Amino acid sequence: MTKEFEKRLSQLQSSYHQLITQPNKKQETSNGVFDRYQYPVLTAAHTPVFWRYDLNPKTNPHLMERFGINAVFNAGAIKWNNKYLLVARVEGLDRKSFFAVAESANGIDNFTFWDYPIDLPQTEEPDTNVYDMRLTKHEDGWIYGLFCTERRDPEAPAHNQSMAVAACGIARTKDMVNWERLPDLITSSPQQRNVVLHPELVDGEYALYTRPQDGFISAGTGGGIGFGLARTMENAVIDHETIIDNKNYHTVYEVKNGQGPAPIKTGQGWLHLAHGVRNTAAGLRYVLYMFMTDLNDLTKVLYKPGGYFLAPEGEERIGDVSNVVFSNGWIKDDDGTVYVYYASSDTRMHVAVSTVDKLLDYVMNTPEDGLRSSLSVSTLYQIIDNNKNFLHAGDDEVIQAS
Ligand code: M1P
Repeated sequence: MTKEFEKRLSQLQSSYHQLITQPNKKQETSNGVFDRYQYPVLTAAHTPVFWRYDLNPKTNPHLMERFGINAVFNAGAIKWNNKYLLVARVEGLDRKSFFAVAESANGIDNFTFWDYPIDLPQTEEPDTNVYDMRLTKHEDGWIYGLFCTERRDPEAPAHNQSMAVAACGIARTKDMVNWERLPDLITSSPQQRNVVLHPELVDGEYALYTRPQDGFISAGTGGGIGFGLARTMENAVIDHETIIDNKNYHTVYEVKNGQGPAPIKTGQGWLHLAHGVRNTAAGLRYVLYMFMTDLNDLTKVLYKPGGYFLAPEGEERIGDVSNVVFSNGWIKDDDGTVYVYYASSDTRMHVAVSTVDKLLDYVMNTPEDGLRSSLSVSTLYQIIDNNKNFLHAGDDEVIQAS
């Protein structure tokens, strides 16, 4: 081993160690709904040095990176054996992504990858790419991971190497290490992404949130959040999908939307986190929004605050696919704390922390989207009028001046 090799190795190891032991800090200001944290919880640099480098000085005398990681994002989440686990989408420089588990003792920092990524069994039709796993601890005793499996479109002409078919892949585990692969979900939609398993059976059947779509990127005639039932997960087939939350003109979900993680059960209803997509001159913009469904009728939306819950801010706005936040994982702790794990710009993972009580207040008391500017103004008039009774002496001038 040369001195140069030794020096580089120790630099690599110490910067990795510093990164994964760095304490995270709550940002000083908050909107009262959730607290953002200063540092991302997972990045490409959080992947172990022994994944990226051949550490044998004989076969890698220059200590070159042999297996570069491009991004770590869109992680499923679960509390497991008292640890906060993220099942991240890890993307290599070759653009293939795979799943790997990172764990933390407190949910906000020190996330460390397990030594090996998940060895996902294949179906008869191998996946070209897999991503965005949603984890569901189901009442049947299994932990299911539903994810997107992508393959080249068999109908694609030779000159087109980007036409793809997205489907919902299904795997399950009892220990987060050994995974059983089940056949892909069958629905009547030509493509599916953002499929999520509900944690409870409905009339003895498995309930799934879907996102029917005609094209790979464009949702076409699909694009809303669907709901359907399957008799079994061993050969899951949904015969009928109902759209429970549609895309809507001039909203933050006008192009398409998709369910985030499995919903959280509360006394008042199921809390949902989802992403909404709108178009802009600079490309698609992805934000997160919330809604609540009925405890007895999962297709009935009870509350839906107007606009977004969380949108990309500051450095979050920049990455491989800029102006995107995406979430497919959150964890509700026994004390009611909710850790919302979200990715920014298809590049890195962050955490925002709230509580069930705050999220319920947000979902039930935030005004709905009136869908017209003048109704937004009416809502604001009401807020200002109500606030008049609560203003301090100095603030009155502000109100009267208007
Ligand atoms: O690039 C933004 C997101 O695009 C897709 O989301 P959707 O299916 O809603 O369009 C997914 O590829 C997702 O992974 C990605 O973050």
